[in-house]
Amino acid sequence: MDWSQDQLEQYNKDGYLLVKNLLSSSELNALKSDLPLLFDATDDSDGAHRIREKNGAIRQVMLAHRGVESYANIIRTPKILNPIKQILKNDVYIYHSKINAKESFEGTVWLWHQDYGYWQYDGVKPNLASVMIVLDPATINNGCLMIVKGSHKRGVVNHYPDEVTTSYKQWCIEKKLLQKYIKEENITHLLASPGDVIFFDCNIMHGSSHNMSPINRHTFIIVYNSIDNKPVSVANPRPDWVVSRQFDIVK
Ligand SMILES: O=C(O)CCC(=O)C(=O)O
Repeated sequence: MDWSQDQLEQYNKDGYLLVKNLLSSSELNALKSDLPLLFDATDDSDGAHRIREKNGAIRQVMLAHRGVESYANIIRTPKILNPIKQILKNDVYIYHSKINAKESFEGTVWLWHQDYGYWQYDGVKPNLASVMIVLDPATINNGCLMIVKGSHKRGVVNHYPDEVTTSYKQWCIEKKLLQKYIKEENITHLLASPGDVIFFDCNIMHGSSHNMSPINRHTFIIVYNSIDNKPVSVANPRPDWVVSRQFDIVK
């Protein structure tokens, strides 16, 4: 279940690692079959937090792992947890989790950013890592994840809050820095199949396009934080659904 030294070195060099077919078909089917339950709920009384696109379609469901068994199980599978502990070199807790829905024809863009562009304001150090579980084929047309290999090595660059492009306030890489850091030849599209899993660093530059295709691009992203990196107090702390105050070590 542990990563080899080669896999760890690759992750550290590129800032991400795509592992093919990591989930079994029963794990994948369980996650997929619970999606309608999560998407169709009309309120957040199940403990999840829902964010909608401007047109009303579901954009994100935060914290599914707290209330839905298939999601609670997958965050602790050793196939994911062991490498995360190797990467972060410590025990971990869940900073947040999110199903990014990106529905056919309706799911909208994630502008270029580093996750730490947001999290730097939450009182944590850049010792977090994300895991994207691919639930549907991720293609050029439906807006697969795009990354700039090795860009995590720069550390965090300046971000600004964009509140107009989508329904969600996104911290994005400053426009004047985009030309400098996002070169056409350095953009990698992470084409992936259901059951593939992408591990990525909190400082990797990434984004994804609008879903222009007739197929959904559902993914489940788990953000793990080192247990010794709990948020210190900040002005205007964000809510628990995005900066969790539950610090249980994942076992
Ligand atoms: O779903 C995607 O394509 C990217 C999501 C993302 O960057 C985020 O949730 O911060």
